[in-house]
Amino acid sequence: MPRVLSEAQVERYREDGIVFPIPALSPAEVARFRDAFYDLEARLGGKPSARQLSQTHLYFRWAYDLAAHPRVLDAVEDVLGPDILIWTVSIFPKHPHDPAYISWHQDGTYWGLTSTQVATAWIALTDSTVENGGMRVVAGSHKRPILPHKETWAKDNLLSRGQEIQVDVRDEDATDVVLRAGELSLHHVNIIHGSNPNRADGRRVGFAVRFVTPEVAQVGERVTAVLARGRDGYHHFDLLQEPPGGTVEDAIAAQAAAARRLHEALTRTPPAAGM
Ligand SMILES: O=C(O)CCC(=O)C(=O)O
Repeated sequence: MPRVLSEAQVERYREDGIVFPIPALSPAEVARFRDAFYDLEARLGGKPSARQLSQTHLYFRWAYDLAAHPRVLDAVEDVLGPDILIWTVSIFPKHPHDPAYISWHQDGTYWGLTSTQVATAWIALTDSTVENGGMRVVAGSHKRPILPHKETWAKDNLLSRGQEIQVDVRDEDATDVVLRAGELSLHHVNIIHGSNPNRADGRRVGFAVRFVTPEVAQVGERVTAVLARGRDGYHHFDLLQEPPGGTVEDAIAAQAAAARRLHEALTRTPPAAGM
């Protein structure tokens, strides 16, 4: 018996590779998480890079509380089962009339994980619409093999190397993942997805949590993860705990040092899309 999704929604995730909208946060929770993000963004100069916003859940209490929110975990449990690890967190902000976009891609191409028991909870901290550059997917494309991708390094592409699939996606094949603030979508690691620039007067902010099951491993190296629910009988990851208490300045410095180390490692090995 699913916890949050209906049986039909669980089936939709299996068939389409995406399910939405799933209500997750109250208006007060949205305000808490959004304000905390806007505060961090301002402290980082207004337009932080993806690198400056990576793995926030390991350093900032609010980001941990959001990534491991019981309602989010309930939804993830419905598609991945009771044992759930948080592998990574990325934040995708788009300012009003921001040219930033995300090219069509499949996360599974770059993430170097050994299984497809991997789902992203994309949590809307603002409304996410067609006009403000909400996520778009090709429903059912997670069943196709991984397609060839090219690294375009395009300036406004929010992906680290501008990774893009080498297949034309027809507009009529795309589904717009329209969400209200506080709702989330769950998408499969191999679904083709992307998003357009923000043509609206308001912001669009998505907080993306990448969840894996314990049997998943990272190819070639040992990385960290947070056991969010259940048990880990495989020990493929070095498990991390909740972020330490401390000042925001301490957290920013710790995140920056870790992101630098990660960047150095990624320049030696292929990067994770969206990081
Ligand atoms: O935020 C977006 O528009 C797309 C995010 C994305 O590519 C992802 O969550 O994997």
